[in-house]
Amino acid sequence: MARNKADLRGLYVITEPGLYDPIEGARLALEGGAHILQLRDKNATTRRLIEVGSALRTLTRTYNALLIVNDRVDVALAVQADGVHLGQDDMPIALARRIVGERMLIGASTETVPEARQAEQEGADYLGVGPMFATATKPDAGAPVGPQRVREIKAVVSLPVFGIGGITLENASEVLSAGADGICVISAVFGAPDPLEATRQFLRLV
Ligand code: TZP
Ligand code: MG
Repeated sequence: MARNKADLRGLYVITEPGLYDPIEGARLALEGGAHILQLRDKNATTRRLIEVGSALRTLTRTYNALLIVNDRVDVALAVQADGVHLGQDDMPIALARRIVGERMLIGASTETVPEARQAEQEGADYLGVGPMFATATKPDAGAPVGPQRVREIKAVVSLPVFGIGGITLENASEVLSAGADGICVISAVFGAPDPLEATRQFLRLV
């Protein structure tokens, strides 16, 4: 736990069990140089999340990467993750902060400038902003907000910002040019024929 906030940049890869086995996929992404790994599995039991999270904890330590758990403050604490990532319908950030303390990182999903400001006020450590582009990975995601939203948010908050949603090797530079500190990807890595090689190619961009 308690990694430096300066680590909040670069390539942030999120597991998707429908596309690739989370543990083997994580190993490939970390071998390829991913800086941050998020455990995300909307369908797993709590027991399974803890099993996978514990394996990812070992892997991320080996590769010196951050481990973030999506949605679940309890699982993040149980597997000694570096952080937890919360959306607009998850536990409020200020409440999560009271539970996890100052040492754990809290990330927040935001689409708009007001959401970004609020997440910062509540104590988030970084923001995921998107969807940048159309994505099939999260069917309930809103309409794309585009890289311009990163620029607008960076102008008013002082947190690291990661663009997310529909990011590919072809469009990642638009997100980075808009001021993103990093990019989050799922299908561009875990839907690629060779996730290790795809990760290596993203690493050249970030
Ligand atoms: N949150 C906003 S878009 C998204 C999430 C989890 C899905 C990103 O997946 P992909 O495959 O990189 O578009
Ligand atoms: Mg969530």
